[in-house]
Amino acid sequence: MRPQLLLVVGLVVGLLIGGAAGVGAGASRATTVLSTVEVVKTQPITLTTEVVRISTVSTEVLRPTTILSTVVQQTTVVKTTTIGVVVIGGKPVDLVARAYHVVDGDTFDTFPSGRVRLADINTPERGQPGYSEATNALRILVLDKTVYLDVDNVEVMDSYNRLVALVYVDYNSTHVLNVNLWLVVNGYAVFADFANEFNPQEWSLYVRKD
Ligand SMILES: [Ca+2]
Ligand SMILES: [Ca+2]
Repeated sequence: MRPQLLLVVGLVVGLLIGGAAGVGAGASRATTVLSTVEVVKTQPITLTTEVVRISTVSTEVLRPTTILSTVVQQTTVVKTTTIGVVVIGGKPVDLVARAYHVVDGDTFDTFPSGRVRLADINTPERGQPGYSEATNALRILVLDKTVYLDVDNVEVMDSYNRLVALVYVDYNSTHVLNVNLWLVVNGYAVFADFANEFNPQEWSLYVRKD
């Protein structure tokens, strides 16, 4: 065979081999991609989803138990406040509250009834003689204690939005103490008889509680 013909045959054979190799490489890449997709598909996605479902179900099972216990507690509180009617001097008292802050000798704050002004008495203002003594006396009588409030049926509140009230605290198992009168009798306050529900001349220091 002539050298020129040999060269042509060699080039053709070379191109054929190279083409076959290229096809082979392409086929190889396609196989790799396919196998990667298969790996993704065989990852335990289904298993992961099942775990999430299980935890969701267990949470839902717990919730109704919590709600039930809350309802039971609320029912108990309502019963306690309904039964607790306090009768002082033969009539149901207007409000029962708890004193948490004393402002001065004749004013203090309660929960849940708000600020209370003792009816028909006056104690010294800040800066006047006897102010500290009256404030301390009221603090000893009512602070952090249950107070029974006979609210003035006529005005209810004064111009400062304070409940005007005759105030009682527990004295013993059968009687309460009239705080307004006690402050006057012991020299911490003076009477100031306004036109309202109360007549201080009719007050008693100790009143029966039922
Ligand atoms: Ca009243
Ligand atoms: Ca009065």
